[in-house]
Amino acid sequence: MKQFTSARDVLNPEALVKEAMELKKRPRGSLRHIGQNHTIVLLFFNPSLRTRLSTQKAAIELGMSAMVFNAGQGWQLEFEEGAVMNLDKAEHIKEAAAVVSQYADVIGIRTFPSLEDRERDYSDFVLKQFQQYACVPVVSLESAIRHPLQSLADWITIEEHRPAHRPRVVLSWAPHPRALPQAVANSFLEWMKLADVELVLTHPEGYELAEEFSRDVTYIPEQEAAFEGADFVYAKNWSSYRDYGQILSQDAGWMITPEKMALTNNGKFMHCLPVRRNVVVADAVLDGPNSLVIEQANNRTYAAMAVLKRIVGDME
Ligand code: AN0
Ligand code: CP
Repeated sequence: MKQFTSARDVLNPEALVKEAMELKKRPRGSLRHIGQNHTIVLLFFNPSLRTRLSTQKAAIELGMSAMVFNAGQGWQLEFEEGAVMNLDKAEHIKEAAAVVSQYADVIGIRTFPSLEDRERDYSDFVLKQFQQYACVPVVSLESAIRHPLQSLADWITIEEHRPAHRPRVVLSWAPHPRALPQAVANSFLEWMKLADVELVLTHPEGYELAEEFSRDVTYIPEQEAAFEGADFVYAKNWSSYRDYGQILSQDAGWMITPEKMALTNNGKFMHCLPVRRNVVVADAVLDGPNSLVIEQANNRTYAAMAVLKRIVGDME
């Protein structure tokens, strides 16, 4: 694997899921030879708990060194070609990506969308610019429009709880007080379309996802109808793609409650975290026996291990 930024970078996604599940069974410390003498730099332009720690943990388990750089607001990068850099941007992406490549065998990048300029966000500008100017493989730690490591971990979690029948997997929009990216929802659809599941999408009007991701997915406008017979309910908030970056509704009626989960086929509850309790999902669901959220977070490590193992393996 030469890069990991979307499902398209993976030849056989199902095999990658299986490989991650195998890695999970291996005794601690038994894989440290794999990434020996390799270094990954994790660049965070936005905050992270799970992605930061699970990717670092994955690197440690593979014997790699991980260096974490919180780029945040302090490191103002210029991205425009031909820019006259006499304002606040101190460094151009051309040097920045090339310089980081001198210290890293792999670069991981987290970058959220602006939620203001749809065209620019959906060109995945920051990630693509890093790919263009870096000289080493790039791994997305959530970009403007995708979160592939999350989706891989979600798929692993679904496999671990797969019922005997073909499962019904429902992605449901849920309310949130802040405008959030569409990345987790986009990626979840992108990856689940490749899995052997019945995929259903439900959201209020105006929250349609980009056609590239929602194409061929069964859409049911009424949340309760969508939940009927669900084996997995994946909740996520996202801001509007149509009215780009806007919060059109904070309709508490879309919160995931025990009453709604009762409509499912003893369905498991999933969320990528962080989650707002009693806004996105009621305590009783999150604290209940069918909640998989901590298992999902745990599987982030094995998802990252499977990806880094392939990338390092393909360097030899
Ligand atoms: C982010 C998002 O929705 O993309 C990160 C999720 C992994 N969510 C929040 O910041 C709450
Ligand atoms: N789920 C997830 O990616 O969480 P973080 O934003 O904490 O990394």
